[in-house]
Amino acid sequence: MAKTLVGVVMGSQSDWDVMQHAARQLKDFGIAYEARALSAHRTPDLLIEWIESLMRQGARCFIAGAGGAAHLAGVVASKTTLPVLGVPMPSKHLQGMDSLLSIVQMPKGIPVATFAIGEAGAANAGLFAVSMLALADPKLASKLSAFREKQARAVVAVKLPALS
Ligand code: RP5
Repeated sequence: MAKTLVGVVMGSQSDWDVMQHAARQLKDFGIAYEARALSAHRTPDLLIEWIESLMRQGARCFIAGAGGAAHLAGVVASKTTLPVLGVPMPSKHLQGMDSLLSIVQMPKGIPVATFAIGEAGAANAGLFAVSMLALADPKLASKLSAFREKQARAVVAVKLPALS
């Protein structure tokens, strides 16, 4: 089995609907990843054990999705110097603005790269991880270019409906 290159972590099983879009991109590009639900406040010791075990295995980055007082990505970043990509979950009362501000406002010194709220952010975090890995993997870089070209062709092929 290929060694895990990306750790995908989310604060709750309820985040999977969104976070599966990060995992989907990694899977489609053939990147070995491990996805876990682990919480910064409910299971802090387990979270740290998992981060350390992925680092020992040679992981290259982490994607962390959380909602509300979303400190998960910051806690992951506090335990590793690998890049941490944070994905704000849409939340019940504040529509993910709470998650976004919690993740994006990391104090100076421990960075977290913050993506858009929800599915687009999760998918883009997956694609960003692919871009980082592609820096040292020319085959992956050409797959990523092919993906971009396919997207561009889809836009060019759009036929807008004629007005009656
Ligand atoms: C956060 O609280 C999780 O990341 C999730 O987005 C949110 C709600 O969690 P549940 O109450 O659904 O487990 O820790």
